Amino acid sequence: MRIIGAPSDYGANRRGVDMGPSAIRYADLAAGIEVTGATVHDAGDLAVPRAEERDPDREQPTVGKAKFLRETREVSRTLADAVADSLADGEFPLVLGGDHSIAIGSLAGTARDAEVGAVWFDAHGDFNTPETSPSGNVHGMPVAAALGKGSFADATWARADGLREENVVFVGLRDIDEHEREAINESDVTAFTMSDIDERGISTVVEEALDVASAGVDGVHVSFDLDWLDPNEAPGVGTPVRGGATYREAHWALEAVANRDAEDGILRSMELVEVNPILDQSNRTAEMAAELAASALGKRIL
Ligand code: 6HN
Ligand code: MN
Ligand code: MN
Ligand code: MN
Repeated sequence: MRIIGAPSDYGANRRGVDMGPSAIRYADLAAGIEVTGATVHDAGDLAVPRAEERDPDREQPTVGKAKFLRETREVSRTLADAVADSLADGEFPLVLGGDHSIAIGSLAGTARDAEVGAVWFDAHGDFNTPETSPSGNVHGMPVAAALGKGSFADATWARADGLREENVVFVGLRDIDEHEREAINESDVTAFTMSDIDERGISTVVEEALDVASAGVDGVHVSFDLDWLDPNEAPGVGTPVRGGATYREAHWALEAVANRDAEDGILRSMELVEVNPILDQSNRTAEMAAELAASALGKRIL
């Protein structure tokens, strides 16, 4: 498998999330994954332009009011190529963010020559468009971008045409904007909220999510936003929301991903996003990210 760092913070409103890849590596990511017998190849970080080096007056591609779209487009193209190259070389791509806008690149890369589904572990729907976004932050838009919603329809760099809308599944939503909710309801994606997990249990919800995401596709991308977890477990995120998944629920979920992959080889690519070391306590959110990646790739606690 191949680790690809994408230290971009252009999609979020605050600095710090660009240090995510270093923090997750420091939390023994590679050693944790090697326990599964996998060979880990760390490809380092992609070159991401620093905000301070950029001329803010330079022309931005105009897609509604999305911020830093020129930089996001550049990072997305670079990351899409890196993910596609990794797959072409036969190495599973594990992408480390960065804020969740990097998923635009991950999805474009993994869906370049394949039909794919996605399981989206997140407090948020990430389904805003430049037209509906209350913040203009692109990390609230990657699913809509990949599916070509709103003005992303014309953004060929953002659209992942191999991503099948009916195979996109959200798990654990608990903070959705008004217009985002309408758009999710009108779309063909499947959305499980935290209330669904309360009512039906993590095991039923995750198994159903994997069924939906993997039906009739070549593979599944797992996008893991650390703010899916409760902020008591993972405080180092930019947009924490109370009432998230517990440590045990998260482990169960990602072990279920590994078990399913062992059965039918569905897992195609994965990313860990939104770790912000500046807001963290003693790197525990990055440690959680590293542990959960190892679980998804087959490490068992017992
Ligand atoms: N994330 N829905 C809010 C917005 O600004 O669009 C928050 C998005 C958070 C995105 O955590 O990846
Ligand atoms: Mn997200
Ligand atoms: Mn989120
Ligand atoms: Mn596999």
